[in-house]
Amino acid sequence: MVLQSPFEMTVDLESGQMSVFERHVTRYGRDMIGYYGTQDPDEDALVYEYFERNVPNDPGQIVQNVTVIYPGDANGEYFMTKGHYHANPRASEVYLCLNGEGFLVMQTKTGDWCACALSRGKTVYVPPGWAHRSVNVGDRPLVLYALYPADAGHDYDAISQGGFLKRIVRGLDGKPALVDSKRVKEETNKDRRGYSTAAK
Ligand code: PAN
Ligand code: ZN
Repeated sequence: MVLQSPFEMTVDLESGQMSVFERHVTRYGRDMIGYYGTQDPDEDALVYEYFERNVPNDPGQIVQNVTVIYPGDANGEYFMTKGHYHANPRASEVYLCLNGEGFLVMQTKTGDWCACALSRGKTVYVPPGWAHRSVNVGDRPLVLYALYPADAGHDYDAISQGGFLKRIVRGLDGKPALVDSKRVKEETNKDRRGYSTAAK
């Protein structure tokens, strides 16, 4: 076990910019093949990025993370993160929304699900065992600060294979609608005039 020295940094409360980070991951449309219900995003669209402060990968250490999800959609399904379960079934997470409008969609392996609305100042607690994906339904970047245990681990396979039970699409009235993944094709093909594709 490493004795970590205390450290500090600043997080810009508008943009989420961290003054120090060791890890920066970008996800373009080309990195999201198969995650959307009906159509992959434009391959060159920047869908989201995240920044992290590294700490030793030991129980008790906490990772600080800022995720920025850009506005846009793929055939009406809003830009979102891949989503994952924590590989460590005891690992939870706390999200704080700094900016934008969206949802944190969560589910368990036994079929429970939950979608919490995100707006500035809102926090969401993701308990152990809940997969989580953040979705931007607004026209500005959705900026999220999160804290999770350094030994959480990320299981993307269960999501890339089984998908999420619920998806958030732009409804015919232009507002976000939560739809069953099994019905997403019907829902998005109802009337394509209702959809636009931003951030291309
Ligand atoms: C977050 C996510 C981040 C990106 O920090 O890692 O928002 O989402 P994906 O990992 O699903 O691509 C988190 O939940 N960490 O555990
Ligand atoms: Zn997580």
